[in-house]
Amino acid sequence: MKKLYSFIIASSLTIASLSAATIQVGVGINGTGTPASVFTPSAITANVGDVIQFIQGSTVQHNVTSTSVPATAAPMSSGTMSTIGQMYNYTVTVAGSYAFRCTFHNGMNGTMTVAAVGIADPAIDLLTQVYPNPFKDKLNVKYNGIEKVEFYNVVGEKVKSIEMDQVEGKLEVDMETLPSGIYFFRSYKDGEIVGTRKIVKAK
Ligand SMILES: [Cu+2]
Repeated sequence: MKKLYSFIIASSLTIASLSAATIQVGVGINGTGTPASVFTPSAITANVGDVIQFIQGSTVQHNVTSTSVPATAAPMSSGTMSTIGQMYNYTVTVAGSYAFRCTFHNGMNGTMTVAAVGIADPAIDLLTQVYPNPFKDKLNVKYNGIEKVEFYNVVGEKVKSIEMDQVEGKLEVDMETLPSGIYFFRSYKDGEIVGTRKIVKAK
């Protein structure tokens, strides 16, 4: 697992655009890094414009094959994945509900829910500033009109959620207890995601 994570981090740092999120999904590996016939996470939530990066986590053959997608969306079809670190990228262009599976393993299923609203409008994303990036133990979030911010790790688990008690201000978020690596930041207004960013906790 250590090997897979260092690979994930190294490859993610080369992604230039931070406007859309890259959502990483482990294939054939569970949340504790053990090979298993699962997708981690198995229930993905995303926005139009995000890239779903499926990353093979074991040497057992798996694939990503959609069983249902919204009418105008492209099917998911990764082909066989069997090398640790092998990737299949799926760019989300249509909102709605998706279902996918690995055709090698009965019960190795996943779903994806894609919101139409999102991160595409750069003016809306100006509602927050997140700095420094990379950060060490503390992260500053300057916000205006945001009601909640959330932080997710690379396997899509929420690691922190903060509700704002005023309309505009600045938070100092304590990230000291989290392991170094890639995180995703999301900001909410009127219950909808209005900003997402990839942030990096330095060693
Ligand atoms: Cu499989």
